[in-house]
Amino acid sequence: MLNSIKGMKWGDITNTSILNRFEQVSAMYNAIGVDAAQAVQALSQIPISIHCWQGDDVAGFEGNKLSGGGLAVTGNYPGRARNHEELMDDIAEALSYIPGKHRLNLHASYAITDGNDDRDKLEPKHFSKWVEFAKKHSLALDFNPTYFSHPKAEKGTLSSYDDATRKFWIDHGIACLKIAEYFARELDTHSLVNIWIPDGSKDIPADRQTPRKLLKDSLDAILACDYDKEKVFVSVESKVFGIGLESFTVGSHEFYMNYAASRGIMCLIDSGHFHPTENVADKISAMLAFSDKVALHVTRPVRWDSDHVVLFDDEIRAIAGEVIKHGANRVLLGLDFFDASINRIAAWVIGVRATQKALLYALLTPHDKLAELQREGRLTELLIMQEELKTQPFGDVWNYFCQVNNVSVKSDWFEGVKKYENEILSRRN
Ligand code: RNT
Ligand code: ZN
Repeated sequence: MLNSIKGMKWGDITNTSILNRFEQVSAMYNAIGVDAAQAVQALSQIPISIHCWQGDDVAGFEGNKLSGGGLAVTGNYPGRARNHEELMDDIAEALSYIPGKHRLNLHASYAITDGNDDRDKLEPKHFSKWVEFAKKHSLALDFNPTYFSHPKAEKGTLSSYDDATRKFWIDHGIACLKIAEYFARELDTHSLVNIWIPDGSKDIPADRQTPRKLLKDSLDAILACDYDKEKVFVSVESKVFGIGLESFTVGSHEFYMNYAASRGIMCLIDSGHFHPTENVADKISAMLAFSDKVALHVTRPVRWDSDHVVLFDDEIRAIAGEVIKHGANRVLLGLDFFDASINRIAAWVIGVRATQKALLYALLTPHDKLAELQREGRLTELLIMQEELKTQPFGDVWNYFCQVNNVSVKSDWFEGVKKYENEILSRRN
């Protein structure tokens, strides 16, 4: 057991020991008004939208190298998925180590075409294999138009000064709404379409207004198409800046916040898209004071929007706390990281499991009691409780959650990933 992680053995991790420990710690949680069994049950019901693009460094299937928009994937770990068969195999492999039922987040650049249909001509048929895959693995599908890594994206997309370019990208947006409608219909659940564009400039623009007006009109043109608003949710994702876009981002937070509010669509908050000292978790309740739903891209920015693999850290715990307090039906949780310096399948497993740990941690927090302390102004006690909760035996509940969901409790899953790497990934070049 665990030869692949050198010298690391986890001791007494048997079904019985996990169950015994869970029973003991449930009593401890019970004492502070938390039902651990209910938390485990609730966690199994929270879907995370798992991004397909971790598997191939955001390359997609069009043969374009990732370019534009300041997206950067660092690392050159062997075994990148090169086509839809490989990517599907890799996602299925990752899912086998991830507890619970989830969603898969696709980008339009993952269309399965014969190379003749450009992005403005995409249709549901180009995604029928993905729908088949989703059905096979009980996944729902979310979607993203791809406004980068394309020759027509070099000089702006929805805010381009060039009418033909703008039209191309508007048509792409409309095509994507239709595809999401097809996902929703086939899988009998909603589909979130998230719009992110890389438009902006490296140096100080002379006119910030015209590009924003053009973006506004383009978005209006996309939303004017006939699509099923009950099932297709649309979100817009802002960003403070990008590499090569340091001075001006057309789709800034203020722009999209006002746009979304005025058009009855959603904002998507990417945790890497704000100034590093901003508290992204704090934004959720602010958005939800005015809007029924908000969407998230959870990532781990290290000094900038670096899109490191999500870990169980303070930031994700704060975000998960808000998800639990507002409900996963109001905070749509998706991931957005890409790391090519480590095994890509392991990256997915680490990131999704870390997010689930954060959700469980939040589910095991007596939020109402803490809120009562706040309301009564007993702030010293609030601080004491918040600090005490950190050393509650959370890990035993997590182990139990993994066990009842039939996935590896600790790092044993890496045995399987290592085998897959040796047998499959190592053959790719
Ligand atoms: C880029 C945005 C965007 C992308 C994905 C691939 O900064 O975060 O969401 O990462 O669409
Ligand atoms: Zn994002």
